[in-house]
Amino acid sequence: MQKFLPLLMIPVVSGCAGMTPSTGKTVSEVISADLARADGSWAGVATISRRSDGVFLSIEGQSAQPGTFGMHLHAVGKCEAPDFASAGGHWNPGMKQHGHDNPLGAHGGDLPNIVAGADNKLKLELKMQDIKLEGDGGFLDNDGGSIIIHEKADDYKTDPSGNSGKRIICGVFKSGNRI
Ligand SMILES: [Cu+2]
Ligand SMILES: [Zn+2]
Repeated sequence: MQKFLPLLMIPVVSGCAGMTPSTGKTVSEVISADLARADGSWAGVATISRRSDGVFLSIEGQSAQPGTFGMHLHAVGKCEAPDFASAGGHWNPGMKQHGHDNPLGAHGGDLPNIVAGADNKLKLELKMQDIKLEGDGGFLDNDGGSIIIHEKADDYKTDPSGNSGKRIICGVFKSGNRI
C-alpha cells in the first residue's frame, strides 16, 4: 500500500478555472466517471485530476450499506449491469498478479479499500503514483477505463481480485476535460 498517499480532502472542482483554491496546485485535466449500482441507481462520482503535483483520484458517493469495499481501476470502459463483467479485469499494464501484498503483484489498477460508515458515505482521495493515462498500455487507451467497487474488502493479495466478491458499483471514465 506504499503506492498510495492518503490525503486530506482537497476540493477539485470540475470545469472551473485551473486552480484548486486550497492548494494553489495547477489542474491541467479532469476526467470523471458517474458511478452507478447494478440496479442503475446513482452512487456518486469518481474524478481523476492531473495536477502539477501528480495525478489524483477522488471518490464521493453513497454506498447501499456500510462496509469496507474493494476498489479497482478496470481495463475496459464499459459498465453493463447487472454484473459489470463488461469492465474486464483490473488494469494491468505490467502483466502482474493482484495485490500490493502479493509478491507477484500488483496490478496498476489496484487501489485501497474504500470504507462507508453508518451514513453510507463513500469519500476518498489519493495520489496515484504509477498511473499512465494515455498511450500504449495507458488506462484510457482505445477501450477506455472504468472504476469498480466490490461487495467485500480486498485482501490485497489473492489473484485476480483480492477475494472482493461481486462488482456492485461501476463507472466509466469519460475523455479528459483539459482546462
Ligand atoms: Cu475490481
Ligand atoms: Zn488487481
